[in-house]
Amino acid sequence: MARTAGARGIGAARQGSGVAPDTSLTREQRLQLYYFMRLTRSLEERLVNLYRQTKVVGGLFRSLGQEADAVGSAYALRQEDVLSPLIRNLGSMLVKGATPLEILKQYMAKGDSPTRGRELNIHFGDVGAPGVTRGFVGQISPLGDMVPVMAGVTLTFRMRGERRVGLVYVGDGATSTGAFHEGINFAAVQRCPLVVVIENNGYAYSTPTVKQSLVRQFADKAIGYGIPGETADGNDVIATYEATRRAVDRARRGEGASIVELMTFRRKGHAEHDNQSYVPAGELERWAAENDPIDRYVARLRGEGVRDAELSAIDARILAEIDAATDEAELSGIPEPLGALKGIYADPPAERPLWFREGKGAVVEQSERPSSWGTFDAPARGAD
Ligand SMILES: Cc1ncc(C[n+]2csc(CCOP(=O)(O)OP(=O)(O)O)c2C)c(N)n1
Ligand SMILES: [Mg+2]
Repeated sequence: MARTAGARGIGAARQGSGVAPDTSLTREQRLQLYYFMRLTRSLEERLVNLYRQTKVVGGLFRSLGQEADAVGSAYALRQEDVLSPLIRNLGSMLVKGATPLEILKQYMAKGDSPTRGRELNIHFGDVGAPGVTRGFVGQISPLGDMVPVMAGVTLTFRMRGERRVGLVYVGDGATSTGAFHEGINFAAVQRCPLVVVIENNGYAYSTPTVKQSLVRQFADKAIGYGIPGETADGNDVIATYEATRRAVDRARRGEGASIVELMTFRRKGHAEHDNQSYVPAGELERWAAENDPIDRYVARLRGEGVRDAELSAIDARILAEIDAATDEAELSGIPEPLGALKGIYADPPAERPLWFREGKGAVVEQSERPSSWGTFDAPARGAD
C-alpha cells in the first residue's frame, strides 16, 4: 500500500536477520499489517466488554478469525481509492484511517460520534475529495446493494480519467442477491476499476456455504461476467494482500473489474446474540487452533527475524491507544433529541420543522412538553 507507517506509531523500520521477505512489502509495512490485525481484534474485544456492560447500543458484530482478510485486502488500496466495507470489515476501515475513538463512540451511539447516534456499529463513511477524506463509503444493510453503488462510484473514476480504484466487500450470502449480479455485470461491461472481494467465511447467518451455491469456488462466478477471478487464503494476510493487489493494479491499469474470493471462517455468531448452535461440533475449535490469522502471521514474522519484544511493544501501544480512546468515548454525552433533525432539513431551515403533529396529544403537550419542545430551534421564516 502507498501508505507508510507513521501516524499510527509503528516504530521506524529496522532490518532484522532471518528469512528474506517474499513480497515487495517493506519490513515496516509488514509490521503495520500485524498492528492493524491486532488492533482490530483488541478493539473488538474491548467492544465485547462494553457490550456486556450494556454500553453498546444495538448489536455487536465480530470479525474474529477474519482480521487478515479485512486488513490485507484494504492494505492493497491507496489513500485516494474508495472502499465499501461491511460489518466484518472493521480492520479494513482502520487501515483506511478510521480511528478507535470514532469506532467506540459510534458503537456507543454518542452525540459526537460520526453519525451522532443515528446509525450503529461501523455504519459510517468518509467520502469526498481524494486527499481530504479517507475514502470509505457508509454501508447499508441490504446485502449486495453496495455492488451497484460501487459500480457507479468507479464508473465516475473511469469517466473522469482518474486513476482511482474501488473495492467492495460481499459475503458468501450476498452473492445470492440480484443486486450483486446486476452490479458486477454492469461493472464488468463498463470496465469499471472495481475489485469485488467475496469473503467466503462459511456461513451467511445460519446458512452454510454448501446451501448457498453449487459453484466450487465463488471466484468461478467471474467466468459468467467475463472478468478475472482469483481465490486466495483469507487467513494469510500476505496472500490476501497480494491477490487483492493484483486485482487493484489491473483495475488501475484500466483493465476493469475482477473478483477476489477470500477463504476464511466466521468464528463468532452472526452477531454477539447468536450462539452458533448450528455449527458442527469441533469446527470452531479447529479453526481457532489451526488457522488463526494472527497466530499464523506471528509465526511467519518470527521466521523472518522479528523479535517477540517488537510485537509485544506493538501490543502494548495498541492497548494504551484503546484504553485512552475508551476513556474519552465514555465521557462523551448522549445525543440531544433535537439533534436528530440536523442534516435532515436545509441548513438554515426555511421553515420551523415540527417533529410531532400540532393539535395531537394535547394533554402531553400542555403538561409535559417544555415550550419549543418538538420544534427545531431555528428562526421562523422571515424572522430576520
Ligand atoms: C437483501 C438482504 N437479505 C437479508 C438480510 C439479512 N441479513 C443480514 S446479514 C445476513 C447474512 C450475511 O451473510 P454473508 O453475506 O455471508 O456475510 P457474513 O455475515 O458472513 O459476513 C442476512 C441474511 C439483509 N441484510 N439483506
Ligand atoms: Mg458469510
